[in-house]
Amino acid sequence: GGTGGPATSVITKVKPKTKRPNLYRVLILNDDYTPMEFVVHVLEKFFQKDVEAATKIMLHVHHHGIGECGVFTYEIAETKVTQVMDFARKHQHPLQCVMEKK
Ligand code: NFA
Repeated sequence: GGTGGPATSVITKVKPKTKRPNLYRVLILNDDYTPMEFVVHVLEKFFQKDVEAATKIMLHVHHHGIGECGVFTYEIAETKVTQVMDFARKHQHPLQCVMEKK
């Protein structure tokens, strides 16, 4: 390789380029006012949980203060948080939803 001058050689390494995306947990937080059934509905509607899985997560949050709804890439996690926060506000519930890097 190179322009003019003595002949040189360039060794090109072929790297397998499969980088994993950063992942984010979406979490919901407990509060004293949001109805349990509303939280179960949120988990079914936005996180594709069946009633049994949704109820387990809701009760975990109720007893421990916080719990995981799912793990997503940045853009999907951000969308879930916005959807849940908008839905809770629309129904005048104080439910909080956040994301954190795994
Ligand atoms: N703690 C709420 C209640 O007793 C239920 C709840 C669960 C709220 C999980 C937010 C998250 N009504």
